[in-house]
Amino acid sequence: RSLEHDLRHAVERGELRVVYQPQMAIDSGVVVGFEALLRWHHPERGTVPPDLFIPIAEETGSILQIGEWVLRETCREAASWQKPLRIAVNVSAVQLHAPGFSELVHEVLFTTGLAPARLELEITETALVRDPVRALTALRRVKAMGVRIAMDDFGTGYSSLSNLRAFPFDKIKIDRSFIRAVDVNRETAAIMRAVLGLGRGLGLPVLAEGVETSAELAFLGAEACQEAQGYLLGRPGPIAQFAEHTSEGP
Ligand code: G
Ligand code: G
Ligand code: MN
Ligand code: NA
Repeated sequence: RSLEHDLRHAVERGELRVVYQPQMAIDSGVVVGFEALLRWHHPERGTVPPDLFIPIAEETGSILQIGEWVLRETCREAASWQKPLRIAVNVSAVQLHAPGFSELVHEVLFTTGLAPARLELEITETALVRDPVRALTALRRVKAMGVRIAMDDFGTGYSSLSNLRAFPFDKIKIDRSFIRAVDVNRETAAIMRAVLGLGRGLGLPVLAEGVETSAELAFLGAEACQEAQGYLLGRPGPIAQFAEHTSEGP
């Protein structure tokens, strides 16, 4: 049996799970939201990483069913939290370009009762280049509902500064390759400062991904980076692990 074949049945067989990774406001140290990250628990192969199965799902089109499941699952989950924290959901290029994407987002928000401003869609620049006009139309429609849009993996892939101007982003998520050793590597630090300056100039908060050490976090705080995410602050895990953040105190 091929992964491709098994993937087509993964949703209906209940083999998919979402894990959550906290996102923190650096100045206050408070958790302000979570990124939803997909996991596939294959009955024979064990846990298949998303890097491996998402490209296959995109090629075969099953990403549409999987992406809809992730969106619905995470919005329903987030709607049950006591605190109105944000939920960030990764959206593939295939989903963004599919007919009915904005209608799907609208329907899921309506059905789950999640306030639109609590939903953030993470879009990579690679997702924009396929058909920029179509991508822009879809993003404008979800923006008009009050949903937030984050540019994911900024600085890698098909990065172009013009994308920041042409698309209605609310946040820049800078790729973790620019965070690694940012406190000691002069080139990395220079790039990071430039991106933070760009964010300030455009009025876009910057989230640093993949923060693993307190020295990296201290550098980011000193440079007025707004948000951070990474193993230092919390590894992706089942939402129950983060109950202290999603519910009111005792
Ligand atoms: O969680 P992890 O670091 O293994 O994720 C690897 C990659 O898979 C990341 O690029 C992430 O954006 C992507 N990914 C994780 N969950 C989803 C999802 O629900 N949808 C899409 N399209 N990509 C996801
Ligand atoms: O592309 P995207 O940003 O959606 O991918 C997020 C991925 O980064 C997830 O697979 C998650 O497991 C991974 N990740 C999150 N925090 C860290 C970290 O501190 N270090 C490393 N190496 N990976 C991380
Ligand atoms: Mn992401
Ligand atoms: Na990323």
